[in-house]
Amino acid sequence: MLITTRPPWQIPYSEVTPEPVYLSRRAFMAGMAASVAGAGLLPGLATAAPVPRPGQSLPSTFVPEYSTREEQTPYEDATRYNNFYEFGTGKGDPARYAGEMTVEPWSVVVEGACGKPGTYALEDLLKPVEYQERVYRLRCVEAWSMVIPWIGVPLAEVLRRFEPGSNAKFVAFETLYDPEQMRGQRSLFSTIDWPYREGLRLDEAMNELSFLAVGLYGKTLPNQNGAPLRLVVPWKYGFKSIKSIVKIRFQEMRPVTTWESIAPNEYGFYANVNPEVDHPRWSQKRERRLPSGLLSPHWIETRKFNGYGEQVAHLYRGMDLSKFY
Ligand SMILES: Nc1nc2c(c(=O)[nH]1)N[C@H]1C(S)=C(S)[C@@H](COP(=O)(O)O)O[C@H]1N2
Ligand SMILES: [Mo]
Repeated sequence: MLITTRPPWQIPYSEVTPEPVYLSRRAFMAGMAASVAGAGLLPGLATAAPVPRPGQSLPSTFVPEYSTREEQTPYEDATRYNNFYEFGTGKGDPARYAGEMTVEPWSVVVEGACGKPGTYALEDLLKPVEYQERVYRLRCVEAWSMVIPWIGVPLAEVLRRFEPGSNAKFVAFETLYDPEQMRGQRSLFSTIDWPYREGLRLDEAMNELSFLAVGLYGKTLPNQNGAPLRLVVPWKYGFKSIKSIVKIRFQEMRPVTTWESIAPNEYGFYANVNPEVDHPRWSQKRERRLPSGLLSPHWIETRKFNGYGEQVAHLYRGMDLSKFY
């Protein structure tokens, strides 16, 4: 066996978990090996992944092929510097107020052009899958970025089980709408037509990188990061990675999405990270990698497709990427 000494930031989060968690992870893996492989979305079959409960450690398998070795953003920064306008527009508002949202029980409505529409309890939606850990870059359109170890499942695995129809060209997603729990939705100053909406072309959604996260840093998602279920699309600006999903819809027409409908000349539907196309109000050539002090900002070059071109560039062949679509 080859033993290498890696700096701490090169070790996946799942490998630095404390002993009790590690032991339960081993027990989990043993159970996995014994369970039925390839179970479909049918009631009564073996549960591979535990239902994510708030504050719980989640067993997962680290996927090195899809993980960056860059230094991970500290947990404190990733969970206290957030965009989640349902709880306010300040970066600290989500951490302060997202606790007012109840994430259990949770269900997701699946509708539109697919063979298995319905209302799925979160545990049924996740039932036949094993959690993976992937360390992705997250690049916000506001020109800051983080490196986050997510836990979740490939979006394609979940979508496939709903049997998308031949006229399903796009997938639309919606966040919870509940002004009683989400104070930003009660705000008179909000310009957003709630609920928050996002969408992908079906082939983008089925791409190997598209991920449905239920956790980060070895644990369930804190509410401010989009509990209990959020999208992670690492080659696109962060606003595409919609949080706290309650609806998935397969459709023929391109969905109307929140930021595109507010400012189509600033936030396009595709929103692929692209240093060659500036935002009308600022440059996209560089990004502030968090943590990054105001006095000594840590600027790095932004990469096309956020560095994921090898996996996704083929999706956009023939498209003029200098345009906001
Ligand atoms: N429902 C919802 N999802 C959302 C947002 C939001 O305001 N509401 N903000 C987006 C933006 S702009 C970014 S950069 C990421 C931030 O994710 P994080 O707070 O987990 O880092 O969430 C995205 N998902
Ligand atoms: Mo963002």
